[in-house]
This record gives sequence, C-alpha cells and structure tokens, in this order.
Amino acid sequence: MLNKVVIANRGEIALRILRACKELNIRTVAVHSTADRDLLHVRLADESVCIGPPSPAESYLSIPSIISAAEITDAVAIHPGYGFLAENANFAEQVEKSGFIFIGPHAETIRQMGDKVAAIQAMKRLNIPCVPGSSDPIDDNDEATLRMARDIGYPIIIKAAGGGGGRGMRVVHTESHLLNAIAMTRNEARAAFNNDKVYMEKYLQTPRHIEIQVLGDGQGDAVYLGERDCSIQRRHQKIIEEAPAPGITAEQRAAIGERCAQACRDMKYRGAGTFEFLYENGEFYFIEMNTRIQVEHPVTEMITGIDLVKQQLRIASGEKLSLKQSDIKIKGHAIECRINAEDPNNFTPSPGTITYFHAPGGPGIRVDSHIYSSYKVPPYYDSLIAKIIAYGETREIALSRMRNALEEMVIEGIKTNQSLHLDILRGTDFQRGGVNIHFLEHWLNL
Ligand code: MV4
Repeated sequence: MLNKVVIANRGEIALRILRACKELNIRTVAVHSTADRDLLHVRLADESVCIGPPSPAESYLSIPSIISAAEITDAVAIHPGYGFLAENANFAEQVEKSGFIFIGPHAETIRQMGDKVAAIQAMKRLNIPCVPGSSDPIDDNDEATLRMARDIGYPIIIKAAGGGGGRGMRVVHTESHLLNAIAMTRNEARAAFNNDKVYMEKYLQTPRHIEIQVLGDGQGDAVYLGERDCSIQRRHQKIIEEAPAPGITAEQRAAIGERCAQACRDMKYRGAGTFEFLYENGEFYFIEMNTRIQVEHPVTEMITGIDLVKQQLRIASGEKLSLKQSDIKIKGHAIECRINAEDPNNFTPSPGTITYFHAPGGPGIRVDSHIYSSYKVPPYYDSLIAKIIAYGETREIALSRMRNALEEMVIEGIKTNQSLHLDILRGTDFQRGGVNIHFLEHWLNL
C-alpha cells in the first residue's frame, strides 16, 4: 500500500480522503493556504504544509508548491480530489515526472477527455452511444457546416472542445443564426480556453443528466457501479443527486453500465471515472467523461457498499481490481443534498463564522463535512460546506430520512440553502422522480 499521500485539496473532500487514508494506514500530508489553517483535515493529518496565500492560483492551483510539499515530506503519491488540479493533465504529468504517483488516470487519458471532440471520437470507437452530431471539429467550409446542421436537424447546440461542465455552449434554433453562433462560440472559446475548436450536436430539449460510475485498474480490468441522477441543478451547479436513477430498469443499467466498463477495459482506464450522459426517451447519449472522484460519489457508495476513495488508493498502489462485476449489487436508494454557504433567495455566497453547527443523524444518515461550531467559511473558495446523504431501502424512505435530517440540522451565523432543499423535497414533482435538467430553474421562476 502507499506509504504517504499528499491531499492536494481542501474542505470536505480533503477530509474524506484523509479518512480513507487512515483506514488503509496511509500517512497523510495536508497542504493548505494561509486562509485554511483551521480546516479539520489539517489538524487531523500527520503533517501539514502551508503552500501559499488564499488565492487559489497561488496555493491549490500552484503545481510547483504542491510538488515541493510532496518532496519535503517524502510522500509517494498525490490525491487531487475534485476541482482545482484534479483534471489538469499537465499537473498529472509533472507529478509523475517528479517521481510521485498521481492518484487518477494517466495524463494522456486526462488530456484526451479534456478535449471534448477527442473524447467523443474515442467513445464512438469504444461503442458508447453519443449525441447525433459532427464527429469532427467544425471547419471553415460554411456550405458543409450548414448541410451538416440540416442533416442533424434543429435545434443544434454548438460546444467548445475545450469547454465542458456547461462552459462555452450556444443553442441555435434556426439556420439563419448558425454561422454567427459558431463564430461567437469560437471567439469565446479562444479567449476562455485558448482553443477555438468547436463542434455541433443535436440539442436535446428535455433530457435528464444521468452518469455512470466506473473503476478501472489500469491493467485492463474495470467495473461499473450503477448510475446517479444529477438532473437537479442550477446554472450547471448540481444541488441534489440520487442513486439509482428513478425509473431506470436493471436491464437498462446493465446495458449502459457494461458498455462503459468495457470501454474502460479497452482503454486500460486507471482509477475512478464517470461517464456523463443525457437521457431522453429511454436512450443514453454520452456528453463528457470526468476523470476524477466526484462530489456526489457518496450516493454510489451507499447503494453499493463500496468505498470509492479507498478503491482509488488501492488502484494507485498498483493493486489489481479486487471487485468483480458480479460482486457489485445495487441495494436501496441514496440521495445527497449539497449544503452551500449562500443566500437561498439569490444564490450569492455567504461566507463568515459558523457560530453553531448541529449535524443531523439517525439511521441511514451520512454527513460529509468539514465544518464545526466556530469554523470560519473563507470567501475565496467554493461555497460547499456539507453534503447530507440519506440512505433507505426505498426512495420514499431515503426521502423521508432526508427531510427529517434537513429539519434537524442547525447551521447558525451564515446563510445556507438548507431551506431550498426542504422546499424541493416537499414538492410533488421531485417526489414523483425523474425530473429533467430544467426542472429546478423552471420551478424557481414560479
Ligand atoms: C447538451 C444539452 C442538450 N443537448 N448537449 C451542459 C453541461 C455540459 N456537460 C453539457 N451540457 C448540456 N449539453 C446536447 N446535445 C444540454 C446540456 C445542459 C445540461 C446538461 C447536464 C446537466 C445540466 C444541464 C443544464 C443545461 C444544459
């Protein structure tokens, strides 16, 4: 097993990684900015290194600072968590060139999945169903571009190859707007991603966002761990996730899951990964692959009983997958509510001191959070302060436990979106299950 791991992240995920390391008897190094000296995982880690000022660019995004921290503490591996450098291929490459293990896929895999055109081309070859669209980047042959759009049929969506997660996209409803929309998306993409490659897809109007969790050992073995429904989102920020996805049958799950696992076997995928799909009219359409552990991984852990972060650490140490597909059984239902330090009415961040925190509990309740009474939420980073995860034998039981947990929880001193969650959970549309990606934004406009 790995001897010592640098946790190159902060907040709840840093604490989650620390706990997994401790279970596996791996020594831990916390790296933190000057604004994060009071983080729980910094106190609990075997060692800690201050890597810079509050600004992420000078701390959690500073590749030399993080590699230096690994060098001076004699660590063997670096876990990037999510966000920050987790999907930065140059970081993964420099980590490995410096003689450390990057806990994640090879740099080349990250680079490929970061280029959305390259990712889609790879997935098509690997038998993953994709959205009807241009298999190649859009070129300067306007006649051919117009013809392609007409063949796909309007509405069309133009996406930047360097984008992803909702950045650099534009919907086009009629042919007269197509070429201008491409030019605009191209210009924005050049400025934002230093990459003006754009592509087009059929725009799906009312899809759900369903993603498949996989684990690969980098040696040609891989499994899938079912799906998560992440359709409850606002401006591409997920708010509630659940597993399994309401209404998806065991046959559908096995069919799409096995295709994802086989794709991972074929590409010798290493680590945890997520295939993101749009789901509409009973069909799955691949859009992107995430090469990191995701915020919402706990709902998969709850319904499979598998600790995904421990699996990441085992895979990084060179072990073969201990899991066979037949070992993975989906049992019960789990739902996660992301608690953000923000005003529930206008979604503006609400940093400051948490004067009092009371965590919910009871059967089936899990709280992934780094906060405590007197903790000061800094203004420099993501506003996620806690994830409440409710598990139950059925979706109804999980939802009931989640409502009770949200009613029990007390967070004083800052504003949070706790009340928004209760409003969503008490609504009949959400209770019925299977709402599409536009549900929350429509419901908020009522
Ligand atoms: C789409 C789409 C409809 N049709 N692609 C947004 C995030 C990025 N991962 C892809 N996104 C979308 N791609 C086609 N062909 C609608 C979205 C989309 C979306 C997707 C998932 C979750 C939330 C979303 C919110 C708005 C738009």
